[in-house]
Amino acid sequence: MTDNLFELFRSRFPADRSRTFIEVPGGRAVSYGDLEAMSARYAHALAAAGVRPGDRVAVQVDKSAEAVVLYLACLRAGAVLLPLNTAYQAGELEYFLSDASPAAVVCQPHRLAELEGLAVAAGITACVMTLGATGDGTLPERAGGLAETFTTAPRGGDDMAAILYSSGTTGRPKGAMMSHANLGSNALTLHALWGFAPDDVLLHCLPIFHTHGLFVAINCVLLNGSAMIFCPKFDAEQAIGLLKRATVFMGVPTFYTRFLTSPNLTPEACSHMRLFISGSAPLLEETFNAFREKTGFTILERYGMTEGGMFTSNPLVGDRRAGTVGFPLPDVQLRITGEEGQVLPRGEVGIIEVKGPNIFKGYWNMPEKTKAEFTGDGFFKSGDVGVIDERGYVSIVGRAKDLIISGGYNVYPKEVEDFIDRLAGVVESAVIGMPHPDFGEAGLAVVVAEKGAALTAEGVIDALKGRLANYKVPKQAVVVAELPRNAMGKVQKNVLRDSYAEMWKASLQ
Ligand code: MCA
Ligand code: AMP
Repeated sequence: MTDNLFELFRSRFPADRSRTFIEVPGGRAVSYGDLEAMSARYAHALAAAGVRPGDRVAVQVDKSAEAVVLYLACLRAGAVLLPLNTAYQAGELEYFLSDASPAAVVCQPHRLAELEGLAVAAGITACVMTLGATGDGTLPERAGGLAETFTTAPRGGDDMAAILYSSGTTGRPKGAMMSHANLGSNALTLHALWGFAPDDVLLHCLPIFHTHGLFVAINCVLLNGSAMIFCPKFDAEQAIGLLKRATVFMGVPTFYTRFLTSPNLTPEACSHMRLFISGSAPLLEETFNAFREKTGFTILERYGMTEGGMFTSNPLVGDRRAGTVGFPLPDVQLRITGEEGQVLPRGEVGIIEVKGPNIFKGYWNMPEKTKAEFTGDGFFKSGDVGVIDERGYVSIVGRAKDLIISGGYNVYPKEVEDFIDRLAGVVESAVIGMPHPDFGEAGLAVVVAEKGAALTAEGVIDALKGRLANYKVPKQAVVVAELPRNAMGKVQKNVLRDSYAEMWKASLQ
């Protein structure tokens, strides 16, 4: 008996293995039989490359069916998947490689030499290979002639299945360790709660290096043994066209605001659908209402975090309330606490804390940080500020952490400020999140220049491009004489947000 997540999925695969798992529009289809065979071959290839159970496999690749196969191959080999955003630049990658010291790195063909160099710079001896179809040493080529069966590595429920990094509000990025049981329990809960049925077809347009697209979406499909239409990226018009063949859609709020700008979003376009789900960032009430008016569908909003997958969901059957993220999942305990850590009654605003089988095992190599993020009785402190109403619905009303969520991606101002502060001619900077019509929120950099420095706002932005992942680059910068501070000397970001609210609005119109 093993708790390897792959075996849980396999137990739910359709008896008829010729049924489709992945359909790439205009491309190939992968059946469940193909998935079993290909993941076995990839698992053999990983093992031949020196990957042993417990070893990390860093993966920075474009979205493809092969990338999903690689995820399952890692599970089968007992390896720990370390998915990386394709937007990450050299400086960001080097840290992840040196911290996680993976035994293998799988990357995009055009970045092979760069990743090989970064592995050397990080002091690790990983096997670096690509997922491209041709060229010596690609993973598919290595896997080509290998056996189509593989004995899945036995894993306990607490063994790690994945590490996902987030930058955090201070210090070094933290790698959240997700176990096989963490991922399996959350997937089982969501699959049941959202009423997946054998003929469901998921339209998948999310990136697959974060929890939403990778675990929430794909794991539900795998447990369902059904098909997903797998788009390389989100394109509103393409997605609207494909809704006619799908039943379930998962997106970040930006997907929905982009849908709403299209004249093709009509009730007929959605007539085959049964469920639209939103998460990763706050869904504005106006988006929720406009979508209902235009399509007749009420978006189901849910809430979660990398450190545990999903925590709450609006109901499948019953009242889905705008501005709320619904109820705690059946196996998740959620409470609101005050400044002294005391549990607050319903209606009072405080920090959201959660506990359940889905909550992560801690931060990789950071026992002190891990300890600080949990309470004495085992609740994880989310850093989100919320309230529970009299009917039990949870709402998120703010964040205790200095974090911007832009188009569903997290941007930690501290990380961007550190980059800006190192630029020649900069004294200091503050990066603030401002409302943005497309991304929900986006960064504005307020920069103090040294006297006489030839620093321009455009120069600051240009200097960040190519050094930081593109979504972290502020959409605009302003150069100022000084930053507003309170009596304690702390930069008053709320004052900055008020100061620039009008300018930002005007510049976006
Ligand atoms: C792209 N850009 C962005 C973003 N995406 N800037 C800020 N925020 C972003 N999210 C930059 C591009 O680099 C480009 O810059 C410019 O904005 C316009 O790019 P565009 O072509 O419009 O972007 P896109 O390729 O269409 O991407 C937008 C997107 C994408 C489709 C909304 O960001 C996306 O797929 N977001 C989903 C993120 C997600 O999956 N989050 C889940 C995290 P330039 O012109 O300068 O090059 S998991 C999570 O949060 C928890 C667990 C949860 O609850 O789910
Ligand atoms: P990540 O660290 O990328 O997993 O992002 C998790 C964060 O996204 C949470 O801590 C929340 O701040 C935010 N988040 C996720 N879902 C929602 C939602 N439905 N509404 C508001 N914020 C959300």
